[in-house]
Amino acid sequence: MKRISLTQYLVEEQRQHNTIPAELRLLIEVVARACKTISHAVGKGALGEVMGSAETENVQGEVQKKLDIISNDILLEANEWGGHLAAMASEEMETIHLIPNRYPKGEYLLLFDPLDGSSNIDVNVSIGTIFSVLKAPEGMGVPTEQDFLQPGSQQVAAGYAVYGPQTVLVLTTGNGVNCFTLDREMGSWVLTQRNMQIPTETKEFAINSSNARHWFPPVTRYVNELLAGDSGPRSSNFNMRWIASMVADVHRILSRGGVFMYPADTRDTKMPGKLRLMYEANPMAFLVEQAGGAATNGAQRIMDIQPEKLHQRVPVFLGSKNEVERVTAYHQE
Ligand code: P6P
Repeated sequence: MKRISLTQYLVEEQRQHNTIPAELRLLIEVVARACKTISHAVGKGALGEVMGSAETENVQGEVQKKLDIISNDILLEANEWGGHLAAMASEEMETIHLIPNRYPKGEYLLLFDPLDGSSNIDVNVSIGTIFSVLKAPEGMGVPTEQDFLQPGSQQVAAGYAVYGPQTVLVLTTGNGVNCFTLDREMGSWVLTQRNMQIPTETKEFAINSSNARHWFPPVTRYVNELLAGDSGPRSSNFNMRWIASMVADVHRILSRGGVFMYPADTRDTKMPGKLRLMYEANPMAFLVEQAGGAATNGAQRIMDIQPEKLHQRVPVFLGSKNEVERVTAYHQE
């Protein structure tokens, strides 16, 4: 296949679908360039004095790694001067980040988890960046948190980068999912997989089984049926994977199918699951649905949820359509 760059892809996509106005193309290219910079910082490991804890906590109450903060700063600095954004929001920042007055404002809102999977940084396991793009509401004045609280169905673009053996960028603007691989020698993103599709069937599931004693009955039933294998009600054997980096688990599912689950459990009903709706579940749900998969919170489509808080958490069941529909149906019984 003739290799084309991210820029050429975006220009051609705009010609074909008219869904990538110049400002959105600039936004995507700026975020992609920031991911290149993050990939470089992550790749240095111990040689870059970037490992370990920053001895600070984020709004989630999680100890921040130095690379969490470095990645967040890279995305803020890359995006604030371009004139394409009205404001940004990040897992690492309690409140929204306004564009400094010295710069022009744009009509997009950018949300991101700058470095997802931080518990894997110090042990050299794949981590990544997740981002989601919304339009600023018509007639918005000074942006507020409320302006960000739009359902995932309002996203105009979403994507992630995985910093692994390869650095890849996976992107949707509403017309399918495409994968770009970083050519480190040229420093450019090259289209390597068009129109990724998730098989509707799968024999592979992803869940942190150490929480099994806390699960609600529908999850326990669903997972036990998978574990029962070919002598159980599913009459088939299943494999399990859990990388503990959502970007890596989702990339595997986009590449070969699977079902990913981070359910709510009995430990804390005020904390429904661990993953955040606005900058983890929503962008991944957009990508997964665009690739023919499904994404629910056990009760409804994740992208139909009306957000109430910027950092709210949500249970996540996503991936191969038939399995997501089955585990969601168990929640309805
Ligand atoms: P656990 C990473 O911290 C993360 O937010 C997701 O990327 C990942 O899927 C999940 O948490 C892992 O959670 O409880 O298995 O460590």
